Amino acid sequence: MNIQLMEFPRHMDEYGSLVPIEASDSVPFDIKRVYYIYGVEKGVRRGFHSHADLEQVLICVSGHVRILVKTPWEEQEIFLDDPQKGLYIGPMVWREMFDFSGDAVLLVLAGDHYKVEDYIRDYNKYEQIARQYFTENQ
Ligand code: T46
Repeated sequence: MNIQLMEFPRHMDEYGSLVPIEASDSVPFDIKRVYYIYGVEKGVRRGFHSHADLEQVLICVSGHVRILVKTPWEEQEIFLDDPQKGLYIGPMVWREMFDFSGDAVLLVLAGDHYKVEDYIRDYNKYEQIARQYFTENQ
């Protein structure tokens, strides 16, 4: 489905925990951009798009959030509540983020700069392109 749950190593001692993330090593791409989403009100749902090429890893570094990932054939709901866990999302996967806890901070590592033309926000258009993409990339 072009998604993968990953677990990062943690350095924990009496002073707390530290999770290092190395580009190309901890995640399967060079990180070109980092952004984070926080302060999301109860009941708000974000996302509702796919990316044509972009690869990303989503890490909930505080609180919890649910991610719906979907292709024309299957869908999964993933609960992120652990700063050691990351959700890799490759190209052509529809995503929606919801059920953010009040203290949620969703950190995203992205393999490319912000490119508005990489977004596919119309679900019907997405389904059409995704069917072709997954048939060609099986
Ligand atoms: C994704 C999910 C997980 C920028 O100016 N630069 C950026 O790098 C990003 C990511 C967004 N923006 C602007 C564009 C919009 O005016 O920030 C505003 C909110 O972005 P958007 O509505 O796309 O946010 P989400 O939460 O729906 O989606 C974001 C990412 O855009 C998307 O790539 O996969 O988080």
